[in-house]
Amino acid sequence: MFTKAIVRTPSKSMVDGLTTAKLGKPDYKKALIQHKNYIKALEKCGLDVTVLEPLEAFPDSVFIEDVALCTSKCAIITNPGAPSRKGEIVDLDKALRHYYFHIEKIDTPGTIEAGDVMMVGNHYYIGLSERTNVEGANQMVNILKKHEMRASLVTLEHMLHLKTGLAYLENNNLIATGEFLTMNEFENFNIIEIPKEEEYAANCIWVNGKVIIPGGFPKAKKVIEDAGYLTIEVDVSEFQKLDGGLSCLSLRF
Ligand code: CIR
Repeated sequence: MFTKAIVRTPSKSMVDGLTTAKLGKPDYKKALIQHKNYIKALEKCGLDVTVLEPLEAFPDSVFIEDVALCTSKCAIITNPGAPSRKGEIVDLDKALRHYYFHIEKIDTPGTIEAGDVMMVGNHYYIGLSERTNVEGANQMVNILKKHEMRASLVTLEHMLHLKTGLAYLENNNLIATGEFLTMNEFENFNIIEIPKEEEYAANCIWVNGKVIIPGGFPKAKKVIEDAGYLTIEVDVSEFQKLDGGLSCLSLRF
């Protein structure tokens, strides 16, 4: 069970965030409303949500999941692979101190964005992507080991982050799409396949038994509900325009 979440209010500068989506620029006012609804959905799942101030100097800072991994034993502040995102870690230490005694860090030349890290119980899958390199992943493996957790590496081919196409829903149920459907690493999970045309919805989050999913993906909603989950839909269209999904908008622990 999770009890807490940390989110960061979108900055006005988010309209200049990194993107490959070709869906146009996000509407800032709409994004603020969607962000508030996202917070409400987390609260509905029982989480106490801390809202951090926007960081105008960092357009992608709303995607706070990428800059820390919050485990049950320690928090690990990452070192984003995207140069424009490196400074996002700036005041995170202070926010995390409130909740964690052990705060670890990934150092250059290691890079890692925690959108590439998926927790399955005591085990963490770490995706090697354009943002996460072997050095960063190995540093994270060693930190996790030190705190009696395990990890393994997965090489990505196309997706931005590991959790762009995967979401663990507990009870051995794994949402998957695209390149992850056929990977040996995941063959022992019960795979819940998200059809290609709705692959954006593969980035959803299990929170205390419920699954928060992006609004507007009926096929994905059906397969998740057919697997026995109650879903909560949140429209995150303005974040989709920046390649960001539901998971990227919060740290949950
Ligand atoms: C980026 O390219 O870094 C942001 N525009 C989107 C980050 C999305 N984060 C994630 O998938 N974990």
